[in-house]
Amino acid sequence: MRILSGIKPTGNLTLGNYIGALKHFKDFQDSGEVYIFIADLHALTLPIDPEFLRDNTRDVASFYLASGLDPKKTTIFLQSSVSEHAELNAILQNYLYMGELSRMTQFKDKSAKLKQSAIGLGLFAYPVLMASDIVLYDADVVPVGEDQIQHVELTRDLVKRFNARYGEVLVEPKYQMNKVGARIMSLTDPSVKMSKSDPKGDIFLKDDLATIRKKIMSAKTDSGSEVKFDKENKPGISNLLTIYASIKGMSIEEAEKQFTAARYGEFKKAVADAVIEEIGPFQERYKQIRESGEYLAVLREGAQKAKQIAHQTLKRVQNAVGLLNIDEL
Ligand code: ATP
Ligand code: LTN
Repeated sequence: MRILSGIKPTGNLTLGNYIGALKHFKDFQDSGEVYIFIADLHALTLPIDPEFLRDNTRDVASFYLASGLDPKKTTIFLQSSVSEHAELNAILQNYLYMGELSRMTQFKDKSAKLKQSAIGLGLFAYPVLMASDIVLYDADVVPVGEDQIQHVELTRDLVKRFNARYGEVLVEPKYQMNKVGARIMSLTDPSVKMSKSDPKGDIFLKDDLATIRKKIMSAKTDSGSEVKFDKENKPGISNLLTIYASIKGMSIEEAEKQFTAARYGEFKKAVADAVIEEIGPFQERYKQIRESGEYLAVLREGAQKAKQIAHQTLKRVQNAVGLLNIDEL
């Protein structure tokens, strides 16, 4: 089984990225061949300062290693250093259509914040590159947070369409989402997703521990005093329960049981303790890796390994669609 996922280096990683994606990547290491990359080309789909992008890219690489990904088991690489992603993108863009691309929630959300005349083609075509990332490694499973499901579904549509036309060339991927924590909400406005590019009520993985505690203690809660999971009427408490349960690796029901007699204040303190207990040591590992620069050798070796697979898939696709391979004639 092949497992593949990636994170965009668009800003400081949040607790949402950690709980929804990063934390779980390592769990796949013993069940198959894992490919985890940094989606730096995707980071260009909205304006970003070059120095900020470089810095974030180093950060994401360090966070990957700090999360427990083992380069001996997992291929860790940078999307832009495997040119096959862009080459496959140039072919696959012909198999996704304007209508379906314009229906993508992420596109609608992100483009709504821009003037019509400033919406880049890359933002619109984002799912084509993402589909290329996935099929390039014949990935069977793609672990992502809830917001990315639509893109994986579109990849499946593309694969079906492509294979119907050319035979069984591409592998159809499935998304995998966590039961708890696939959508962490903002702490100040639990009606919106915690997102690194729109940092309202975010907890950043680089926040110092005192700041993390302060943010959780002042998180928006709801009327009433019961700690109960009820997304509709208690979105704030439900979000904190989700954070607690996913960090502790338990179900929502189990988490709820722990706090049946607790007041909001006590409950928030327990959530803060749990997050700090997990993120504290993670931050220490991150700092050491970021300072030593050891992620660079990992990315170099990862790119080489990734390229071997990517190259074969690209050839297969080029051949299927009828591009002439002059080296083999
Ligand atoms: P941006 O704000 O730049 O769009 P983002 O914070 O949404 O970024 P991505 O790089 O798009 O993060 O996502 C990386 C991974 O984290 C994806 O698998 C995504 O589904 C997951 N993820 C992002 N935000 C959350 C969240 N609030 N809760 C759970 N998972 C999330
Ligand atoms: N769009 C993803 C990042 C991403 C990705 C991928 C995830 C780019 N290519 C391929 C899984 C598989 C996001 O998290 N925003």
